[in-house]
Amino acid sequence: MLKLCGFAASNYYNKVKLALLEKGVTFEEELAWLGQTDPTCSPLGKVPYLKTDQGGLSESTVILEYLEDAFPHPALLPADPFAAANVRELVRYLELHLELVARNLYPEAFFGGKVSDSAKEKIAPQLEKNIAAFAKLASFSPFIAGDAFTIADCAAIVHLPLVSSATKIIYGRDFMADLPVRDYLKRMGERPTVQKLNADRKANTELMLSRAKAKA
Ligand SMILES: N[C@@H](CCC(=O)N[C@@H](CS)C(=O)NCC(=O)O)C(=O)O
Repeated sequence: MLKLCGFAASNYYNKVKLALLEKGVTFEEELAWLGQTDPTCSPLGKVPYLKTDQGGLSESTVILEYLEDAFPHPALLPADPFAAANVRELVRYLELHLELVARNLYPEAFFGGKVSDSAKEKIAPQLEKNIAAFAKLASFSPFIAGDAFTIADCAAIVHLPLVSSATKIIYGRDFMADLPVRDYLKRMGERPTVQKLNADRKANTELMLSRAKAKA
């Protein structure tokens, strides 16, 4: 039995969970907050990680590739090699160029911390440039890579809301406002898998915040 480990407030955790739900794979969830992770499965202490009968796996995109090989149907990558590469390219842009850059804003945007003005000034043009580049690759019609639901949607559905809200909170303007992100997310939110993902995320986020309050 596969065990997805981590916590449902995490975007990377939810990226893997969505792929499992979309594929209809039977899995269990094991709650592991940061600091409580299993170092044999996730040497860097990051979530998510997957426990399999053969051992642990970390890094969400690696886990998605494993799931694709182990459970090919329904496919979340196109059969055509170039189309599949386009999907992987979108995942890379979403994470390396959007989420990881926007992540520098999260301490202030979501966790009551402070990001220095100089960091904010540096991050804004990087994000503008990277979002414009991402816009050239993304289709949004109806899915992020075109006419089929893929692993790029698993990434986009969990990361795009964070990029939007972090920029809105920190800069007073949603840097993704010119892209059809809201309509896309609304459309994706009609999927039962995404509805479950979001309900679990909300419940776990409340738990996470109450734990943080109890500690303070
Ligand atoms: N590249 C990793 C990123 C995972 C990640 O950053 N997860 C966050 C939670 S959303 C985390 O574990 N942060 C703690 C840390 O980086 O030490 C992946 O794709 O799995």
